[in-house]
Amino acid sequence: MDTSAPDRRRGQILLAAAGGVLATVVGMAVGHLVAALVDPAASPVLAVGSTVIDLTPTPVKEWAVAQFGTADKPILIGSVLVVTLLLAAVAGVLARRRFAVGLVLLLVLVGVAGLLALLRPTAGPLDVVPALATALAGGGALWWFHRASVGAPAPADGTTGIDPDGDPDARRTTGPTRRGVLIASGVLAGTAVVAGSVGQWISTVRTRIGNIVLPKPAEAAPALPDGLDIPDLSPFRTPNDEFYRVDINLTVPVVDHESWTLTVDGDVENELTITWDELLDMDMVERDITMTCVSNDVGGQYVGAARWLGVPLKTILDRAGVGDRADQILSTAVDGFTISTPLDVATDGRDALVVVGMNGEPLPREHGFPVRLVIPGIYGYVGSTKWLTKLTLTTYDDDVAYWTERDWATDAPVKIASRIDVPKAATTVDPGTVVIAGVAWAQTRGIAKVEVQIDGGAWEEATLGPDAGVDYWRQWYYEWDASDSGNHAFTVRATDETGEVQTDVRMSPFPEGSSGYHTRAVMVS
Ligand SMILES: Nc1nc2c(c(=O)[nH]1)N[C@H]1C(S)=C(S)[C@@H](COP(=O)(O)O)O[C@H]1N2
Ligand SMILES: [Mo]
Repeated sequence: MDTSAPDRRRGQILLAAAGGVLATVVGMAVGHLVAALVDPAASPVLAVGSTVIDLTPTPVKEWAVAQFGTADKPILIGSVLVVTLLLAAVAGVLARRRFAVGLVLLLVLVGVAGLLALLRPTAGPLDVVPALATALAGGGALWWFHRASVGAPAPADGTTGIDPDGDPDARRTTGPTRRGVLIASGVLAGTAVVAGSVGQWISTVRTRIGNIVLPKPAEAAPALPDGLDIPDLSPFRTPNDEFYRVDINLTVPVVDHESWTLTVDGDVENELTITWDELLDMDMVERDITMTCVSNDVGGQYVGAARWLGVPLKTILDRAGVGDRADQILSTAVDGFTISTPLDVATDGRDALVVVGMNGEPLPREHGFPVRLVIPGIYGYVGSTKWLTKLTLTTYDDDVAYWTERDWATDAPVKIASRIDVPKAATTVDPGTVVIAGVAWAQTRGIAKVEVQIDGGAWEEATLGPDAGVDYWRQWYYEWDASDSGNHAFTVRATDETGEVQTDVRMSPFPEGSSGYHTRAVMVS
């Protein structure tokens, strides 16, 4: 085969770049496997991603959520991977001429990831192990690939080089063979796939929640009425695996309930530490509560309704005896996240709960296993601490929490909101009766009325679905006589039981929750 020298050079550079990428992937896969054995959250790739999330300025985060919705995290991991692999390719190319230089770049890459894994709030000393494993495996793989593709240094007898035109490869003699490169690549790729998937499998198995029997509630909620059954309308109760998830973590924190404790400290008469068994021995109540994220835009999906099982927050605070200085409950979670909640919401009679069960099951890990807070009427970031470990009674003057430090509102009651689910956006519907349907919520006040406006006409009252209390959303529907073909738009608004009408003033989620009416357009034809 006759290839020109420049062509061959280009080929070799590409090969070297591929070697760098392969070595890095092997390193990360081995690191992931070792992390699965030591501490799944210490996986170097994930540590880099979490740090990027933490350092991303709020406007960029908002933009990412707006652009990609719940896919913001996978997209973030993806971008981190792409940048890492580009640098890895550069390391491979550098290693081709000066192995040590490429190796140093590769180790810096891995070193940064390892360091970030160690700087996580939940990191322990053992978390250095996955980082070391990544470095060893990545460095070793780079070396092997290099040996296979460039060859070993020339022996002293100075036999002919393989590249006569001054390429560094000319100094090598035990020249590379296609077969050697293929074997090295194959073995390395195989190692990466096996280590990566076994690691993933081990993490999944290790983090499964075993058999936990939750206590029967001392105060059970009445049976939830059957909701409206309209295709594409949100179900009256959101199943756990469809419940929105919002938190600062790339990997779900894994907490062992047997060793979990809840500390109550700060301005209290008796500092408390409650274990899992002690918590389960306390009287539990069951409540239907709708939760909303402050980042939910008009018409957004960051809202869900579930049946929660837990101990009233007030019971626990009363045991500790709250002092008279405190005006804030600062809660701390395993992920280092903090939430500040007005003390009032624990005492004003609403169902602020320390929760262990969601829709009849232990909390899923994604939603805060083993214990979280759920407080109706305020957005998640000021009241629904997941993976809860500590409640500190303090003041707003003394302490600031994670999102308030990042300029989100200190006080954030949920705004009245309504959403159209059906028909789906930008669809074409047949002329005749068209069912418009959705959900509306105004936690702690309850929904009294939902109205629909077609093409800017009069507000028409929609029919409400069953009522499960003021803290729970209402489904609604309206039968629209769509006789005129063409484009039509409809808008929804809700009124709460105090008579307050949802505002049409359009506001973005930052800093205290979105407002404005949800509108949808369809084509009748
Ligand atoms: N520990 C912890 N708790 C947290 C968060 C978090 O990042 N870490 N995010 C909060 C936010 S912003 C919301 S909206 C709710 C979401 O709860 P969910 O994921 O169960 O829907 O959790 C809250 N609790
Ligand atoms: Mo949120």
